[in-house]
Amino acid sequence: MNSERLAYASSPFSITLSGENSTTITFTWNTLGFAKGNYTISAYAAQVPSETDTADNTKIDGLVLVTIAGDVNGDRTCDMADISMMIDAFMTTPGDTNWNPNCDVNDDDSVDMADISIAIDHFMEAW
Ligand SMILES: [Ca+2]
Ligand SMILES: [Ca+2]
Repeated sequence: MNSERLAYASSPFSITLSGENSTTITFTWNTLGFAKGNYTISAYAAQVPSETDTADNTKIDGLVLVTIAGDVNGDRTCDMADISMMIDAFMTTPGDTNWNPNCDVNDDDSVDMADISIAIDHFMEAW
């Protein structure tokens, strides 16, 4: 199995695999400009020549909540509960035991004061 990390682009992207192969795709989705709410991530594999079983060509997995920057627990409010979670993950990077990607608000692979500062900027905002 291959593993690829992609930056999300607003247009679809393609991956080519050889037969009987699979891959894991990790990507970052910049939600700037998207309305707050729930989004479902899905992938579709186009039918290849001679393929008869297309029942497994669509994968729907992963619910994403677009919310206030700093609302790391997804309860639609930025408050001390979020900052507490960020403190629990403070000074971690991917692979660390306490790493929580939701707490990396600015997506720089580190939970630090820059992330907490963003939460403070949106403190007590709710929707
Ligand atoms: Ca919250
Ligand atoms: Ca960060």
